[in-house]
Amino acid sequence: MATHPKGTRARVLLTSVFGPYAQDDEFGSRALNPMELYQNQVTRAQGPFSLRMFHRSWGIMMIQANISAPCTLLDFPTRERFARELTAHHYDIVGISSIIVNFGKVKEMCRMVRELSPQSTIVVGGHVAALPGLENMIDADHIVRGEGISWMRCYLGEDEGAPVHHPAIVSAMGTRMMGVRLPDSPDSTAATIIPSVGCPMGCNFCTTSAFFGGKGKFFNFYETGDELFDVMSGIESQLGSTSFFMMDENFLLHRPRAMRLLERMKEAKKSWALSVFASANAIRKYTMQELVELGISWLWMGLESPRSQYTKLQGADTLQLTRELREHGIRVLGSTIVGLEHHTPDNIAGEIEYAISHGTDFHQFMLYTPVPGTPLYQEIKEQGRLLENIDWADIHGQDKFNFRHAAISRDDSKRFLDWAFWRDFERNGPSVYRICQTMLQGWRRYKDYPDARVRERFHREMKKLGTGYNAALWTMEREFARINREVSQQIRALRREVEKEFGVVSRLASNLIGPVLLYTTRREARRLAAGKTYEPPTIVERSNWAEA
Ligand code: B12
Ligand code: SF4
Repeated sequence: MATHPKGTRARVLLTSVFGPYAQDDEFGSRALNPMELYQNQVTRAQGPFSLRMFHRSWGIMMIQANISAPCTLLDFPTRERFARELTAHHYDIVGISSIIVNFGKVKEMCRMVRELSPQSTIVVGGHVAALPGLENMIDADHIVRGEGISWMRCYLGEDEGAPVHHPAIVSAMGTRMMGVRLPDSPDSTAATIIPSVGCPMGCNFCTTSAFFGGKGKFFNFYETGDELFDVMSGIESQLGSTSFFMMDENFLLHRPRAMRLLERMKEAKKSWALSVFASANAIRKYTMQELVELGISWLWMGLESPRSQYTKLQGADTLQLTRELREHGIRVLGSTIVGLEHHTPDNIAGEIEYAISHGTDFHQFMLYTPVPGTPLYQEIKEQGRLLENIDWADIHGQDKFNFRHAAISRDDSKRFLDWAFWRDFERNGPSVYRICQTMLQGWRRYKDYPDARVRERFHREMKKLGTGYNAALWTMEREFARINREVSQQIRALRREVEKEFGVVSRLASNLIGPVLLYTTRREARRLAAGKTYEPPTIVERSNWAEA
């Protein structure tokens, strides 16, 4: 590839696509598809109990931290703010990061760059690049498929193989629950660590795996547990975080790396908490003790379907595994696919009930969706089953099928999906209640554990359970009685257990803070019913910067 003529003197703008996001518009924003993880695809039926938060655009943050050219990062701009940035400064390169649903915005942003900053070279990266024929659909100079740090370094004439510097990233911002805005401080929010991109398991529907090479392939930024430990220690001293969100598609799959990390954590007496994504077959490579000592406190696991043939599930009894993980204080987010090939109107409710019977702390449901770049997309396309004329903005697994299913119609796909979310909420209660259950189980099992690092972690969590969370239980018990009386009684029983464990402090918390939370929860429910939505703030960060 030819490098940019100015090399590292080129002025670079890296940007995410423009908002507002939680509304229907001609550029592909959708009210159904806000810039939020839990509200979007996990707790969306839980009303004011839904966990609401925003995550920064980590891909471009990683690129910015690894180039020495003067660079501006614009996260969540409005269209007007993007235009202003293009005209207020001279940019040689404008890099736009996007996923497929936001194709319409990328197209518009390329048009705006040509009009407002005609000297700029336009580079488009991220998952949108998996769209077949994108070159002919937008006016860009480079479309980058796969890993972007090495591409950008190469384009600027830098050493593409140099070690990857990890920026200090606070994993979430604007967190909100039960109508209360929680602080963004790093000591209460995890730091994001990105050890790798891609996943070698190569499940046929998986876009992240496909985008970084598919089956057997992935891209490690940090190969060893030692490297990872150093990165995490550095970020701990920068941000003060003791909790880390490991943004790696299958963190536990790389056992030697994880076990070396554990050794280093033990040597340095680190009482860290780790939130990870992992497949059932990878989790099974560890004993519960190893997971707990490694600090695994939150785990995102694909359950998909009891009849699916995915390698990652082979031989795993996911019901038992989930129960066991929760008994050891590990919160589980289960993920289930709705509308697999074998689903029919007759068996789908049973499969959803089965998924829900796992009683995970959180449950994500997604429609089976062929997305460009994946083996599944190719297969469905060759079978002539892809539906034509569906806007890219609506192909994301939270609306309706984008293909002809043998037994389920498009409209029914949405009905089953919505029902799955609702049924999980109705049968298992709010996720906040479920995490309190898991925390208490973990505390009881590990409060006297010989390893002080582990005890310290559970003690940290317990401070929250004995106070704020207990007040939340008090509120949920009252609010949930209208939805499911039996679950409301279970919430009450849990609150009593917490109060037995933590005594007067927790009783005071529920009596004093509980009524306040009841008020904020009801107020939030009214706001949501009136159409209230949330948008992330625009963030501008400049590096190696001097005004031109
Ligand atoms: C965090 C995240 C989010 C955040 C978004 C935060 C944000 N600021 O955009 C939230 C939770 C809001 C979110 C929402 C959604 N997401 Co999302 N999300 C992710 C997740 C988990 C991590 C992304 C990440 O940071 N990865 C780590 C970084 C380092 O990797 P990366 O972003 O791919 O970047 C690398 C390259 O792609 C490239 N690159 C990226 N940008 C650029 C730009 C340039 C110029 C260049 C050269 C290179 C480049 O370089 C980077 C380093 O190698 C991914 C899954 C995953 N593991 O990646 C899904 C993922 C990106 N999301 C996805 C989807 C479908 C969605 C939703 C539509 C889900 C839904 N239906 O509810 C919504 C859309 C919301 C919206 N309105 O836009 C899909 C995208 C599929 C596709 N093919 O487009 C993914 C891949 C998940 C999946 N496997 O299906 N998401
Ligand atoms: S295990 Fe998960 S991340 Fe890996 S390919 Fe399968 S679905 Fe994708």
